[in-house]
Amino acid sequence: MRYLVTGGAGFIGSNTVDELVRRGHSVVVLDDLSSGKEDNLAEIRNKITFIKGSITDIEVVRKAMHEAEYVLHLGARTSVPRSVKDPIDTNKINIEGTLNVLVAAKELKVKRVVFAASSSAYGETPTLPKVETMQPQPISPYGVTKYVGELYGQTFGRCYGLENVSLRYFNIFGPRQDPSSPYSGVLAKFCTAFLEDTKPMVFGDGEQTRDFTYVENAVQANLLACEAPNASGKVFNVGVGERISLNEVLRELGKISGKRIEAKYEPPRDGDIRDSQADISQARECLDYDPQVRFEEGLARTFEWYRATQTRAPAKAEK
Ligand code: UD2
Repeated sequence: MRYLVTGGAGFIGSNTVDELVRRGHSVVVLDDLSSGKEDNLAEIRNKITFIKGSITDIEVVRKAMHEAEYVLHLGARTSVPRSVKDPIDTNKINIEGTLNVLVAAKELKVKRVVFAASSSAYGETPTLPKVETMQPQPISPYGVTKYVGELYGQTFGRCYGLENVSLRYFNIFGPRQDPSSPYSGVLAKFCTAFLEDTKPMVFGDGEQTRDFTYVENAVQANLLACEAPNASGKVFNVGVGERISLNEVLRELGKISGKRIEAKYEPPRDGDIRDSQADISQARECLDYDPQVRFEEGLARTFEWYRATQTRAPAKAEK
């Protein structure tokens, strides 16, 4: 089978590409390297086709999608705070970019597009865990763009018969998550802080919770979503089904690293959701999704990966 993975040089993308290659598929990666890195593909570089380009350029998207049967659309501008700071940029990449991917997929008659959606679409739901039947009420521009991506996919299903599945990722973490940007995911930041003996920065009181999900689970969901029958047009939560507070994460890292490191508490971030936890029964039932790696094990593996690679680039200011 031939797959196009947009954002395939990024964190979740490159982990997905590794698995596709391991299973003997033919893979094209489209990535503009704005946050992804060619290094993430180093081990399989000669087994894939890599195209450097942006999903905002439909000609490039068409070229990359040539003869693809499945499209895993993971290319995006991530980060809630970045979207609060620059909603136009996030909109351009996440909404216009997704529209380009869908238009090209319709023209080229791909079998299915799997879209990397986000738990941020839910906003502050009054009850937990979050179920797909709840009305999304995003509270950040990022959440809006991810929700619109789902709606566009479903609409292309209705208007043009394009098969589509949206996976609402719940705070994915693991090897290759870049810790060096001010907008990096919290676990990447915390792991490297513990390794470098610097104080991890906590926005708020640290009692906010997330359904932190090890990347291998997300990769499993991505692959299942391509071929699962009766999944097209649907949205699925991809999490573990648990919620862990940032303070618990810090205690766990203390145990894993054997270090006592005090965190620095800062005011909460705009656009932040307080609690997040997935109900994954729909994904279990319809996709056969069965997360194999629990939080503690995933965190231990991730910490070990950062320790072994010590890849941290100097923090750089991003727009
Ligand atoms: C959102 C989505 C997630 C994914 C991600 C992509 C939710 C619940 N989750 O993640 O599914 O789409 O966006 O970017 O909307 N924090 C600190 N210190 C730090 C960094 C973060 O305390 O150095 C806090 C932050 O304020 C937040 C929590 O940690 O309360 C998680 O932040 P994050 O940026 O890792 O992920 P989040 O939840 O915005």
